[in-house]
Amino acid sequence: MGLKETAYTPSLSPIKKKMKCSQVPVLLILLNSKFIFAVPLTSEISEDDFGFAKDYLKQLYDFKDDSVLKTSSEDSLRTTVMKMQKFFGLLITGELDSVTLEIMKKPRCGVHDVLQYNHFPGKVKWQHMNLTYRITNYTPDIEQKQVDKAIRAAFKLWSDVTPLTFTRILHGGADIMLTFTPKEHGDGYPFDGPDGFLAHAFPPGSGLGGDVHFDEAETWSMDAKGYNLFFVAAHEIGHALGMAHSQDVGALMYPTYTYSSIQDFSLPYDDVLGIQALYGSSNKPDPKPHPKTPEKCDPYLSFDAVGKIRGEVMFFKDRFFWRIHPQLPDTMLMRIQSQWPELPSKIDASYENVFKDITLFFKGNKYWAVSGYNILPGHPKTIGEFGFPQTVKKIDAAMQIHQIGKTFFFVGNKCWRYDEHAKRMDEGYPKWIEDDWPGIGDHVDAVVQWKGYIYFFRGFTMFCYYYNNKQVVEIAYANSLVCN
Ligand code: TQI
Ligand code: ZN
Ligand code: ZN
Repeated sequence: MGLKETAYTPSLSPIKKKMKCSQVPVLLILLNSKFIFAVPLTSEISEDDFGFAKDYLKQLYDFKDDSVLKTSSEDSLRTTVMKMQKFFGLLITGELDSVTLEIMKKPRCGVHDVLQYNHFPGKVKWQHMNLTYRITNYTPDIEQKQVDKAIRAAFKLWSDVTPLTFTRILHGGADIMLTFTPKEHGDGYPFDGPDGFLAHAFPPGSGLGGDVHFDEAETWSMDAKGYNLFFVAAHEIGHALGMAHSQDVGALMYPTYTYSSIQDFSLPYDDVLGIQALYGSSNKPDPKPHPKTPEKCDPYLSFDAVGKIRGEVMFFKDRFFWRIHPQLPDTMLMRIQSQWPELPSKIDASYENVFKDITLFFKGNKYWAVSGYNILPGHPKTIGEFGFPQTVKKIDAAMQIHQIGKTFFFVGNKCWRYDEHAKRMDEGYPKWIEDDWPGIGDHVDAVVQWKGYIYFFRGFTMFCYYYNNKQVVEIAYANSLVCN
């Protein structure tokens, strides 16, 4: 069934200088190519490659090629290669092996891979590693034992990745004194009542140095209500150790409060790099992975889901999403929970139901509906409400083609079509994706209909599809629409 031509006349609007589908940089992927991951066959690397690798590490990882002192240069090269291998999740060998070299050669937009953290001027830090702390009083909002637990866990984030140790004392002066204080408390930085300033901390030093003050006027909690004591304490302790604010949206030291579930929280990678730049790394085993904030120009970037909300397109990845707003010059990276605190991370699918002005988010067999920033009451609901059989445990991707009043769900290698007006699945579905959508392969990670095209995403590949003649008109990097 053809769509009305007007619906699909490709828009060449100058908005955001976004390219028409056929102008996106084409990634020459041979669909069934075995050559995408071909690596140089020999383990030896040429003089040129060695030079290239050193330049790469100098530019992106601050490698200092002090080749006068040969040994130090080799150690420094090994350490820097290990840092890069850890960033890309490669085997950490310290060797310039062929896989590492292959990754270095992938096109990048020259974005500095690391170092979004900041320290205080003069890189002020503690001159001893075994620090003491004392909780000098308590908040009536939380049971004392819970306060002790939250503060202990907050310190542990930092001691797990450094040689620092934190010992609690119950009396006398500690390096880090933690106090719940009233508005005026004599240090020249009065608090301001509920909300606004929540807490503050002084950089390392004697006297007030390293001390943490919590505004007693806030409602403190161990969960999502009010302000979560663990998160705020962890952030303030970062300051008390010498960390300033980070530009990395995913960092603990990023200056906005965003609650997310604590039980699986681990110190983000940017914060680890920052604190280790001050105190070095820990010799304790570090079992927890430290989440890296995804980079929009990483050619390997893939998406969990792509959705729309009131004219904006949202590209979801882990705890984050990039939003493309027709009037904004650049894409914005945000935390999902900063907009919708109740939503989980790493969602499976999302689509906008323009008939109801709501956007739906799917994870596992649940879905949430939002209107703007508000989660609609009664959610999460189960996907069974759409008529899926019990065998369907999750959705991979979803999009609505409002011109025909249909929503398409992609599950494994099949596709379902839901009639938004009749509120039921159409007869004859599910169908094989390869039959219904020729040319995009047999499964998708994400899909969105936008500006006259349907964009299918699988891994780091994007298929630009023209619905009227059911053809793939372009293949490009998945991040072509966000990396500009
Ligand atoms: N207090 C600010 C903060 O701790 C105090 C502050 C402002 C600050 N500018 C600074 C500290 C520069 C060091 C360097 O960031 S706050 C958060 C946030 C606050 C803010 O009450 O605004 C947290 C306290 F922004 F990260 F969520 C805790 Cl977690
Ligand atoms: Zn204070
Ligand atoms: Zn701060």
